[in-house]
Amino acid sequence: MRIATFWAARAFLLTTRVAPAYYTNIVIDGQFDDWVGVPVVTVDMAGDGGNGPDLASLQVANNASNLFLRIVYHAPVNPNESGKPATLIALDNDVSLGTGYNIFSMNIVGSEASWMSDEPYQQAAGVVYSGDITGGDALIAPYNVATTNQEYAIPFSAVFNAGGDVFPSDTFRLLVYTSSTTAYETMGPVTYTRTRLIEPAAFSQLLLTNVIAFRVTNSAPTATYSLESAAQPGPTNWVATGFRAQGNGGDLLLYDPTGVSTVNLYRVMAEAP
Ligand SMILES: [Ca+2]
Ligand SMILES: [Ca+2]
Ligand SMILES: [Ca+2]
Repeated sequence: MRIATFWAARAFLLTTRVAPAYYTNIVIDGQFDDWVGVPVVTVDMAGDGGNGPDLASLQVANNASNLFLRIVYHAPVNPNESGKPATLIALDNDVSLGTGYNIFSMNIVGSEASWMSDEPYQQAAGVVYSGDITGGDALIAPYNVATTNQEYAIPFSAVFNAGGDVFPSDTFRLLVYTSSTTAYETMGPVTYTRTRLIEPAAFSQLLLTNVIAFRVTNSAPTATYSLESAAQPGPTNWVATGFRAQGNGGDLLLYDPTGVSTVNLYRVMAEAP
């Protein structure tokens, strides 16, 4: 029994990629230069799209407010054309098969929400459509034209009309699939953890640190050099900075490892062996 459980778990892990988080600001304009450097998190073979879109690759990124997807197709297709097979995104928002809709009964995602083209809706166990979503429409470009590339922005602020956040946690699972009735075309799933920008550290003054070096030319290999510091003027209480180095016969650089002071005086001491 334990062995069977192990293999089942392993098979599942093999099909679920963990996508690296990537913070960037994507502009949904149908131009893809802003995707340079964003990791491709999953790929899918050519020729298995049936009568619908033939999925090729997926990139995922986010910023503070949106999840960004780039879906690439093997052949030009209009995935937004009314009455034709569409591209859908499934969101397993708790990374649990035990909740949500089991897409294609594949046992790879339990989807709490899907987007068909730009329209999101709620899903539940055994229920392909279980309610509407507010504020979750996807922005897609190019839209409703034949293309091999689409970029999506999906707002993290989306809420279920029945109550609750569509993205209740930073980690979720995505599956791209199509509504082709013949292909069961999928790409993924991938588990993605939303990354949050750490603001640049605030500073109130320019502090020079040990990037400043004191140079002794023609240092003696037989001497040990050290750096001392003291408050000016007329210092009588020189304090060792802690920096000591053997001479090298040429230029010797000395640093203040505590951070160079812009108001103190420094002196270099040379000790005989
Ligand atoms: Ca763009
Ligand atoms: Ca494919
Ligand atoms: Ca779920």
